[in-house]
Amino acid sequence: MLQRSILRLLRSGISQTNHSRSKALPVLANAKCYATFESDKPNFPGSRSEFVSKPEFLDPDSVEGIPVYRALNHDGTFIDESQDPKLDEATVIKMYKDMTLLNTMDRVLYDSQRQGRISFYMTNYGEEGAHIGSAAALDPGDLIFGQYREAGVLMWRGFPLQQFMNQCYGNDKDWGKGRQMPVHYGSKEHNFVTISSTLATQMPQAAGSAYAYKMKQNGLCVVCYFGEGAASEGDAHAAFNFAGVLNCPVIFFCRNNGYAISTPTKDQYRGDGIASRASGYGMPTIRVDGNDVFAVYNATKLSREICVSQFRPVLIEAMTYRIGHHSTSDDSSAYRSVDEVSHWDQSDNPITRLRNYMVNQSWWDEEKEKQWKLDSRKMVMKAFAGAESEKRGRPESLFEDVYDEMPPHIAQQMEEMKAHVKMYKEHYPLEHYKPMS
Ligand SMILES: Cc1ncc(C[n+]2csc(CCOP(=O)(O)OP(=O)(O)O)c2C)c(N)n1
Ligand SMILES: [Mg+2]
Repeated sequence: MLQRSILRLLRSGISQTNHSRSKALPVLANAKCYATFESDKPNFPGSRSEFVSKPEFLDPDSVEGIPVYRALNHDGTFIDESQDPKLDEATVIKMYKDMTLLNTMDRVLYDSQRQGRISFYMTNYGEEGAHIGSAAALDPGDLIFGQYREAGVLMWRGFPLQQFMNQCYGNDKDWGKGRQMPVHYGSKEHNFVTISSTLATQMPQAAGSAYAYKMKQNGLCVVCYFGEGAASEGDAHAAFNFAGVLNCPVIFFCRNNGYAISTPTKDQYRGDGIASRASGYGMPTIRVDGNDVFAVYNATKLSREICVSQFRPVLIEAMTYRIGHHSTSDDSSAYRSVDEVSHWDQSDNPITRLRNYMVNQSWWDEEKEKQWKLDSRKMVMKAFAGAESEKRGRPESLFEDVYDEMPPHIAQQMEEMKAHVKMYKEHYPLEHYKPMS
């Protein structure tokens, strides 16, 4: 029966195809891409190249590397004044405060994990310029898909410090109800899709969402962050190709931080980074100094314009360096030297570069720095104490929200769990949880 319907479907598909082909052919013959049937020009569908009479290899090793766009010198002056985005004082100070607050939050949460207070954490050290520079250039309505190391983007959008802490503690006040690992943030209010750290799964989703935005013509774009390691996943290819072919307004923002856990870039790819792949997918691309917050800002702003006005995907490759360990499950001294890390930390730090710019503008000084260090630490410690004092959710909430209405088999499992926990309550730390009903 099923076979017969499949056959019927196939037949109708075939006859439809034949029908449309016979109708479409004369039109296609006149179309531009089929117009020149000169024997000395290649007419292969899907290519726009010329014939050559000698075998020529395109050797990527003999091509210059894609240049890195940089706007700000280390001393905080512009290399070319025309690249000054001329952001006002309040905006630049917010950029600086968010970048440094992120650092302080990272320190406190990293230490919390070391002390056994939370199960896991990932720091963002070294990548603050890439987060804040890109986030500041977007429309708050643009939809963001992150990988996991983009807390600065959420911070720029106003995700509360208390929520970062609640999520990492998985307490009752966490918007995700404690059902995700730490750092798997998400917020509908901030147009930030919940993190799923299975690498690259967010990438085809971002392309699909961008396609929906194109259909909707809402003037917004989608931004998809990913690491250079994640770019080796098959999903990255699917996302780039769909976005290219379907002209989806998505910015693929690669944070090339030199490592994918212990895998350095030299073992990750053979070509010229990630940007070099863009032309194969028909995407415009730019490689940018990810430690230069203004270069990232300018590059993202321009990319957004291309995306939204031309309905095209753009690939940004932000060159940066992961100063922290990959996560609290990693010890990076096993695969890289302390000297290498301190070189990047001290000589190419995005925060120092921005601070130099602010000091040059007379917007910042030692006194303000001292005060901000005190204030920001206080804010972080207050949120930390708040999250720690909060209980975890009711154990049975584990079973809720999967279905709109709880089906009987889930309800039965929930009752079994409740009966079990009640019977063996001395084995469970129930004092840390909201009471079960
Ligand atoms: C599909 C899949 N494979 C492997 C992993 C394990 N894993 C987690 S993070 C990571 C490295 C990713 O590196 P990169 O994309 O460069 O991001 P970074 O951590 O440097 O920010 C790996 C291999 C995973 N989460 N998902
Ligand atoms: Mg990486």
